Amino acid sequence: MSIVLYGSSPSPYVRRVRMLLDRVDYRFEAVDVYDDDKRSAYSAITPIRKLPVLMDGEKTIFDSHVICEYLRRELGLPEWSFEQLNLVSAVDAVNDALIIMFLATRSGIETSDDKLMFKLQRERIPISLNWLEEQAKAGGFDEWHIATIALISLMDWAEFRGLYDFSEYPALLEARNLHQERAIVRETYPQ
Ligand SMILES: N[C@@H](CCC(=O)N[C@@H](CS)C(=O)NCC(=O)O)C(=O)O
Repeated sequence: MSIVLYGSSPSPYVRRVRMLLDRVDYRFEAVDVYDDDKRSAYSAITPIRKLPVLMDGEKTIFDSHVICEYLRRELGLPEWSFEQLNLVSAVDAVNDALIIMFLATRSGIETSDDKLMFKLQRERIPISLNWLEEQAKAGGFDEWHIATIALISLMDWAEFRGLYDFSEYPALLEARNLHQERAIVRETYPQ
């Protein structure tokens, strides 16, 4: 494989891919999608202009889920179960809700307003986290798999950006702690 990964260091979606690429030789290309000129140039690579994108030789693959599935097959990793993929969907729900709030704040929009768009996110986050907390108590993140990778990426990113405090979710904190000594977790911490 001759791989180039386009991304940014803090992005939780990019970090999933970086953690899956543990011990794989690849080149990382940093892209700032919030800079007008850089985003415009990035359109030559992906029409959706989102991070991450992975290039492997002639193949261009976008969306972290598709990239992770591509790498899973290429690296000969076991299939992920539907239970694990459900966990990923719940992590995504929190991730996307926080990104919407983050982008609104960055755009100068008041997110505490009683606007439907923000109400939906504010409701979704604790409900999804409560469900994830129960899954963590049941051991859902004890092993190293795609949902564990997604959870760690979410929690570290949200804290790094000062977007969320997970202290009300001790089982999620414990689940993250279980894996914090892995070299790939430390090497890819947002900066
Ligand atoms: N579903 C996409 C989400 C990716 C995503 O939202 N990436 C953010 C960075 S964390 C992004 O590129 N945002 C720029 C934008 O929305 O224009 C995936 O899994 O790759």
